[in-house]
Amino acid sequence: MLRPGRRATVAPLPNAEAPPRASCRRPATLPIASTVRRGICAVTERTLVLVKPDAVQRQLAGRIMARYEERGLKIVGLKLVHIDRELAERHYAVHKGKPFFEGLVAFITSGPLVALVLEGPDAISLVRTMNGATKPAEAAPGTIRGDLAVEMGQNLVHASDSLDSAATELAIWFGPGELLAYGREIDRWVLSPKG
Ligand code: IDP
Ligand code: MG
Repeated sequence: MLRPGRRATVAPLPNAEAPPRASCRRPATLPIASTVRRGICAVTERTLVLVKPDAVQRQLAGRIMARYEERGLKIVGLKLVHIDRELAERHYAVHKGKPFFEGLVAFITSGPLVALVLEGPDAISLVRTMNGATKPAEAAPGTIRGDLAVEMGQNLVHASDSLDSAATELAIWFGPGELLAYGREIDRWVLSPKG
């Protein structure tokens, strides 16, 4: 029996230029979509990804970004930057005081990295799952770290871990004018129709 579901509550997109779209239908109209039958609706989110200096040096940046694109996520912000200590400390402020902090700052400032903002349904948790566990030895095969990394200090990618950190990190890395809201022809095949 179908249980009553609820419509998506769409969180505001940080720096969004256009209102987000609901990304699921009411359950009764989609009898075969089990996630919707359970009343779960995906929410469109934006998340910050860093393709770290080790990925750029290893010439993996394009392949890593292609994974996100192929999954269906939309790139709404993108730049190549070589950051200074001040920005590194702001980005990794939650880790200040930890034993690995100095090494982390030295690493992230050691060369250019690619910063990008990805948008899509449940993008924050979806990208974290694609990246894999922080420690590559524990990262599942098929994840970026599980396929391409062996060291925790050189684990190729960063991604926001919550709505709060995504909002903070987007504001650190991108100005409002650097994030673009646009439609894609493929979206009608990637995203559920509006409910
Ligand atoms: P995350 O990148 O999976 O979110 P965090 O715990 O936020 O992981 O740590 C940030 C980054 O700091 C990690 O990606 C990793 O490169 C590095 N790091 C975390 N813990 C350690 C550690 O114990 N030793 C060395 N590097 C670490
Ligand atoms: Mg983290």
